[in-house]
Amino acid sequence: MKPDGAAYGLIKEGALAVEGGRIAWCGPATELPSGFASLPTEDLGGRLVTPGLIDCHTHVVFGGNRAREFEMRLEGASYEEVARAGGGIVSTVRATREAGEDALLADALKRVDALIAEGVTVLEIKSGYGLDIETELSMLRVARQVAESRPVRVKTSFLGAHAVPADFKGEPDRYLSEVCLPALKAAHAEGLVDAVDGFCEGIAFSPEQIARVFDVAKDLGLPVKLHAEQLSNLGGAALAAKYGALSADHLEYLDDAGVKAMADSGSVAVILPGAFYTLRESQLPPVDLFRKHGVPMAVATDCNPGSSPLTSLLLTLNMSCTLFRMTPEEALAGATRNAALALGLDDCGTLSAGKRADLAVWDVEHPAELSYRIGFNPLYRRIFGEVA
Ligand code: DI6
Ligand code: FE
Repeated sequence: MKPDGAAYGLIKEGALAVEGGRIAWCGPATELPSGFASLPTEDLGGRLVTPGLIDCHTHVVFGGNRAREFEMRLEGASYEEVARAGGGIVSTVRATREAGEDALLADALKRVDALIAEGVTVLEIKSGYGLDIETELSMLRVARQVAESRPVRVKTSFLGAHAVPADFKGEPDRYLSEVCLPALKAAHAEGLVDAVDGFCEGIAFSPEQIARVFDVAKDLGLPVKLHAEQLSNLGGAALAAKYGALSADHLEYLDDAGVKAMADSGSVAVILPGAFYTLRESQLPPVDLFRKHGVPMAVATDCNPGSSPLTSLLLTLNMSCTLFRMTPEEALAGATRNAALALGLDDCGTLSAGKRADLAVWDVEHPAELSYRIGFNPLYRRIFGEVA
């Protein structure tokens, strides 16, 4: 066994100085520079302090829920039968279009509050359940309002290329030309977009179609990321890597060449065990290949009403370990340091001088406990670094 906690960069009897919402110093308490002695002090009782958790892939803004579809599937209905009965992603699109921004925000905040209660200080929120210009913009406005309503930072991703809506059935390219790309430009003009995402899959968009979206993102100076290789291998991650993607996400069906392409571009592999679990997938993401080629792994909830109705990042850590054999140390790095990378953020995710003082204080003795328990929340306190 490794020395207790050493691999986590754990400092026993540590001290942390915070000034102006940022970490000014972090190290062993005995080495705290005397210059910080005049700051008011607080004893956290020997508890574990980690960076605030970062959920780098969510769809927390949506209307309605899909509990009835869950029942139907357990009664033996196939995915197609559910879709024909008006279920599936189309039903969420309908509910999201009907909801209005106030109701979307109120619903999203319930999910965000659950994440915050587990120490989340930064989360990513995607559009993609509007699939018309107006509702895609509404979803992103609501995502911005989340950050105004709660002490949490939000990064938005435009996901207009999530699914082909019913009124464009069989015409994905016309949907891209008439709705998705104009919506992206309009959302960008309103300052609503931090990154551009897509769903590259047989049931969604081809690599060629995703490239059309990424070309516009590039023209607008926006970083890209992609839902890739979730259900099949279409070369989505390699395409994303070609565009210098921040991340490729899901990746169960990724092959060696795709992992190498990600390593070359420095893209983060975002691992989403909630969808794997919900869909009862059996193809495991290539965790060993990510390790071998040095691709950083992040973990996230993928909170969405269909394939991952999950609002616990701690449970996600546990699932990453138990389902994918990630180590608790990799899981924690996946929800802190590597999640920051996946969002293109360099001011959070580690406890080091200059980073925002986004902190989670845990009532645990060892960091592995964060991944080990199922359905238990040991958060003692969450500190949000408000930087002026
Ligand atoms: N991958 C998924 O698993 C979800 N979206 C995506 O891009 C499914 C979304 C849904 O079923 O509502
Ligand atoms: Fe997703």
